[in-house]
Amino acid sequence: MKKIALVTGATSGIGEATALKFAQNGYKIIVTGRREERLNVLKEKLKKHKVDVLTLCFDVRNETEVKEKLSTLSDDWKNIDVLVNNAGLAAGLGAIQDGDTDDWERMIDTNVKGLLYVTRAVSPGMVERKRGHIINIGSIAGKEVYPNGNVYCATKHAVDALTKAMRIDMVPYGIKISQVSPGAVETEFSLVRFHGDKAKADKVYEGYDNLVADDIAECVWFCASRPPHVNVNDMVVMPTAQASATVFHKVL
Ligand code: NDP
Ligand code: 8X3
Repeated sequence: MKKIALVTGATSGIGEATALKFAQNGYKIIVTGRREERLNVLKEKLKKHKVDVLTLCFDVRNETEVKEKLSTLSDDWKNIDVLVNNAGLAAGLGAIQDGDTDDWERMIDTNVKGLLYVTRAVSPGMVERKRGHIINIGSIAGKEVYPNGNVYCATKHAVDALTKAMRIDMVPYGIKISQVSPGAVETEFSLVRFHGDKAKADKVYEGYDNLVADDIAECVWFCASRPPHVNVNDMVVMPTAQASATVFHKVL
């Protein structure tokens, strides 16, 4: 029987590349996100790999919606083998004293509460089956804090803590818990962070070779494809030209 992977935030960037990677490796795929049109386009792209694809359009911040969508999966789809908790964002980059509380809410609700809601809906089935793997997308921002990164960094530190906590809670049931923690990856991430300001977003990736979404998808797939007795706890993956959250070697 084909294995099933659920990837949140698959309408763009790392999530989309990860869904493609699992499809290329023969998994049945559940892809989620808020942009339905993009999910439909992605479905056609994934189906070229001769795998079944299910699209679920929901906002991870909406607990009721998350529960509804994930508790009504048919028998064909409910036994999820791999959950990739990828949906997330940064909103704004500014000092705490100038912070926009709407941006804060968005980040906390998406990156922390959203990840928890999805995990709460999917993990009981894994525990019951005594089989499964949850891969959280953390960040270098979950390992370090940097100027003006405050709340985004806090949410990714929370993902780091939750990854460790999940591993402890689910180890008796043979569930694997991994985290992939990237440095700078060129996706829509900076466009979202800077509220659609493309010039500002493009600047983040100037003067060095940033990571691309597929680099991280490769890491997620590496975690997922280890033999049953091997769990990758955490992979911190950076561009060669990035030494820490703030130190880059740029040639401008
Ligand atoms: P993108 O902006 O390209 O993708 C983000 C994805 O998350 C989209 O598919 C978006 O889908 C989804 N998403 C955002 N908010 C919600 C929501 N409320 N409900 C459902 N889905 C949501 O960025 P990345 O691919 O770069 O980001 C993916 C993950 O990687 C994030 O967790 C990010 O924090 C992390 N990361 C990114 C790094 C980078 O440099 N790019 C580095 C380290 C970590 P939609 O809008 O359709 O809902
Ligand atoms: C994204 C990487 O350094 O912009 O998580 O926070 S960073």
